[in-house]
Amino acid sequence: MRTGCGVPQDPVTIQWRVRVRKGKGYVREPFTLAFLSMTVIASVSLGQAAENLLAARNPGFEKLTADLAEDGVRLKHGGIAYTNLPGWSLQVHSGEAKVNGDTKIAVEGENCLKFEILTEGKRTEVAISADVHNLKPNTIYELSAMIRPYGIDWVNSYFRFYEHDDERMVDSKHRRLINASTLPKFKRFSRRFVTHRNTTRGTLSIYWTGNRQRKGIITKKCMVWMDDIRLVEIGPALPLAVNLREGFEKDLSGWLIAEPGDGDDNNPKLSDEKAHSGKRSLKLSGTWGKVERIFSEEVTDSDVIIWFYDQPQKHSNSRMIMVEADHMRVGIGVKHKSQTNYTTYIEGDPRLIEITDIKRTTGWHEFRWAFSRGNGVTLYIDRKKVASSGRQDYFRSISLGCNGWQGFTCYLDDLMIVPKR
Ligand SMILES: [Ca+2]
Ligand SMILES: [Ca+2]
Repeated sequence: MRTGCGVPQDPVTIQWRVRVRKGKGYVREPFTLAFLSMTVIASVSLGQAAENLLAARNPGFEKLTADLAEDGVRLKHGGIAYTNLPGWSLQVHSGEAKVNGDTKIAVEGENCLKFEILTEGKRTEVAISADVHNLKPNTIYELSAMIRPYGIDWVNSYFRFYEHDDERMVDSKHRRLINASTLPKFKRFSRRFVTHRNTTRGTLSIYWTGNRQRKGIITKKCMVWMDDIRLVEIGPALPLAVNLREGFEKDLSGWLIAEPGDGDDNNPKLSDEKAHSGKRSLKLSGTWGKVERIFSEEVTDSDVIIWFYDQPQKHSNSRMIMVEADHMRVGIGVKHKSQTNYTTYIEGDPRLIEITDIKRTTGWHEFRWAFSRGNGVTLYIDRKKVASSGRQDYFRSISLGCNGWQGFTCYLDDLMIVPKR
């Protein structure tokens, strides 16, 4: 309880009708919330100017079915529990987990959800998902939640967008919410997503993995507490990318933090330690950290250019710059396979990862992707052709710093998208 003073107060009851998932459709059912303190209501309403698109489905988990509120429900591999938690689905892959309400550590209101892996000695994935209707195409949405992890690997988020004819699905990139195993208290984490050009609805997921282990009489538990999940509309996606020039001088507006760093000191940020032009550049450090820019249209007949400040080290590490379209991407950078030379990456079947004959050296290097409609893309490092592909002749997003958990400190500057003359 968060009422604080310990003086009993009269409960305040709020009732409204919510949309509840029944089979494939939704029905409206009365829904009651009892608060013990008006202070709690005030704290819930503050700072929520933008409409939470999940508001009708009990995103603060205040009112739970009796089984969830008490002992909790057990989920086995592939288990889905719509009826326990209307509007949400819960899933477990390769193991067993328990989900129940927890009123002892609630952060918003009185209740939250607690997920705990029960299987021992095996990595298990646990997910909470929701279908969202009435999404707008080419629009930025922000997903956020109060989360407290305990003994886990990480927490990710992800969207599957359905295009208007329902014949196609477009998966978003998986966006990491938390790189920490354990946090001492709840914290709000958020990531942004950009819908695709015909998106009308989608399924959002927050998922995490952990490996519960027993050593002698000690069990290392794997748990996540979650509360107050929000999805809000931010605004239209960025317009066509042609003639973009990003010197990383002012701020990271227009960029999505696709993955935080390992610890706040290593979050992707602007830095004045190195600059290719101006005074600053984008610094990526630690083993994680990735930023991304998504455009509202597909871009072709253009060159993408970026300057990469490298500091080669002997141990295995990775930092790739990927230029991406639906299910395709072409990258240049450093991959752990070779620490002495730069590597190119072309997605497809088969996926081509090739070590170039360009040696890594400390200092600035120019990476260039030349896209030509109908012909594909040619990759250059320091003006020397290193690879080409006929598979991908356009792009819609750019990812900086892809790392495979093996990132190292590098700087990026002067991203340019130059249309062909
Ligand atoms: Ca709550
Ligand atoms: Ca700069």
